[in-house]
Amino acid sequence: MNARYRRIVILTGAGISAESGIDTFRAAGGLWEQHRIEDVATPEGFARDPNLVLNFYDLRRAALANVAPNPSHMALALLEREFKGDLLLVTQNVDDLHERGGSARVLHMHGELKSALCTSCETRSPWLETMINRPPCPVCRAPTLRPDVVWFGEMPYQMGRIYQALETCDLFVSIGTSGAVYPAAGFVQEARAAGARTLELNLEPSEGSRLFHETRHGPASVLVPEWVEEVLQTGG
Ligand code: BV8
Repeated sequence: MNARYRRIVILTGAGISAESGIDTFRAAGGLWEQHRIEDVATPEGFARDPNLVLNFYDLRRAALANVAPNPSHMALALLEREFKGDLLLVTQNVDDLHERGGSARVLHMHGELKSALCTSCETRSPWLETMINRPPCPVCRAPTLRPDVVWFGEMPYQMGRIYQALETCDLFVSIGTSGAVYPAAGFVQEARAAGARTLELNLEPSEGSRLFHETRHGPASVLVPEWVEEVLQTGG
């Protein structure tokens, strides 16, 4: 069977983890409602009050134990196993639900809760504990670990690899993101410029909905398994 798509890039945001019980950023009562972005997700906020920031991320890291992947995470893992073409899964999320849902190759462009970045030796280490008591860096032993998370004003990870994939993909799918934060919110335009088809799967229209060839609205746990089934049955 001649598959319709050969190179798919998927971008996920907080909406794919919402049904697993992780707050999104902008929904009422979401993460940012309890904190100002400037205070907990910028280098300046970290410099101003490191304990507030370390505690904010310690709580989110610990909360991972109380959530589980949902059918949308499992569906993307099935796609990774069964799709015969190239697939790049880019997530803005810092949780580990894609991995726990079975995805083996996940590009965390905004870093991960379960990783620590040492501001002395700049190495990144797997990290499951808290940081509030300034534990020693596993590599250089200095007490200078910070969350390995990309804050506002910082360069996201692996942008070269992402843009290279967007320039050559024939399908770009955005799942569960508001399209409020750049550079991720601009990926749909990069994909369109490369001639790719673009699809948005989201609970409601995002800020960038009009930029997509097709948008489907509803919960990710319904839309994503349906879409994966479609791609695997008809090649897209
Ligand atoms: C950058 C990690 C280049 C932290 C995050 C000044 C200097 C530098 C840059 C800027 C600047 N001023 C502005 C910028 C650009 C800035 C930006 O975009 N600001 C915005 C506010 C305008 N971007 C940056 O700074 C980025 N870096 O530009 O680097 C550079 C570098 C230096 C100098 C110059 C340029 C870095 C941005 C990364 C910030 N870190 N996360 C942490 O997690 O704590 S951002 C954070 O919010 C998330 O990671 C995510 O990326 C982002 C958006 O959140 P979403 O995932 O979309 O979640 P949201 O709640 O918004 O939406 C959820 C969606 O799901 C909704 O649409 C909802 O309808 C839907 N949904 C809900 N339930 C469901 C559902 N869908 C389906 N099913 C459901 N059940």
